[in-house]
Amino acid sequence: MAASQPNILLVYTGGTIGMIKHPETSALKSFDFKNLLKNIPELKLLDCNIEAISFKEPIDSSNMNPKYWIQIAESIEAHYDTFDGFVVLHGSDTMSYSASALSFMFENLAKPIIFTGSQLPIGDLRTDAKENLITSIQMASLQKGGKPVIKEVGLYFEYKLYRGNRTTKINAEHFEAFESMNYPHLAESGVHLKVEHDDLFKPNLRKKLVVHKVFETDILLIKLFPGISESILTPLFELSQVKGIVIETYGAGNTTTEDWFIDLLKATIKRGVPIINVTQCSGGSVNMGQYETSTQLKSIGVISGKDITTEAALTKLMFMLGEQVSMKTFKTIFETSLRGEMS
Ligand code: ASN
Repeated sequence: MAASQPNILLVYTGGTIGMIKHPETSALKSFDFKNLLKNIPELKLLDCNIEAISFKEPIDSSNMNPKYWIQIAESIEAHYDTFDGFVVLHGSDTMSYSASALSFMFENLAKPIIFTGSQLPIGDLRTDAKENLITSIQMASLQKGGKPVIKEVGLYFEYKLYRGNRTTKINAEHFEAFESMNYPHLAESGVHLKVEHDDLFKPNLRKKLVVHKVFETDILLIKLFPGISESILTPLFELSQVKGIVIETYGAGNTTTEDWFIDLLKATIKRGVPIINVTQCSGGSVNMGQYETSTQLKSIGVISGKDITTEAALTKLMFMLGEQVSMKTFKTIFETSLRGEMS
């Protein structure tokens, strides 16, 4: 490796970026990593040293799960001291979940971990993969005074770098597949790479990196809708193995005020199961108490997800339950921004 250039590690997990079409069915299927690199000779022209590791069997990110998150995290942890930045090639379908999960796993992260992927395979003539990959590597290589500029988990797609745990996949077709509704983008790629330095996460650099690797997956996500049924919801909330619940509510965190619903939430919280309130709206924040339809939620101890995304709320819940945070402090810690995931 040339000493003066940043060292970047690519971690290839799969996704459309490295897929090829099945000759008979035309369905897209994961392909091996060497094929991917062969298609981007431009990588050799970048001012950095690139090394790559790959999942043994690359996956479509719809098959992503916490075991793979740990695998990605361990690959990065094992090379943390010898590389200056990390680029994770990942399918777009669940990229926001993985970027959120990794942000919670890496406490006191002082280097960039940039997630990227594409909507079209790298071998496709009109592919978006090349720009996404090349610029992600450049973002991960940005340095000032010999230190990385970006010290957080980012997601780069279609000319914009976002904070990973603020993103949501919003489009299955457009190259502009991601959005960060409640937080500005961190950098933009035009003629120059324009970094919004004031918006970058500023970790405490005196503290050592800690990598957390336990996730509790016995949780529920319930999206409310008018007419949601008591007889369906009650047994779900009463399941003894459920350790935490995220409810996607209306607007600024509002729900039906029917007695059965409020009593169900109350009894669940009493049992020691935290309930997180996030909004179904793509932008804006939960503000319990703003409307009469959320005042009771506040008084029974429902946790406010504020302006967190559902992806970040779910992974934060899995992470905090995995860390066995006590029920006494759970609400306070959940309502605190740990990695810039909420305002
Ligand atoms: N199904 C693919 C995946 O998430 C979608 C993509 O990468 N664009 O792996």
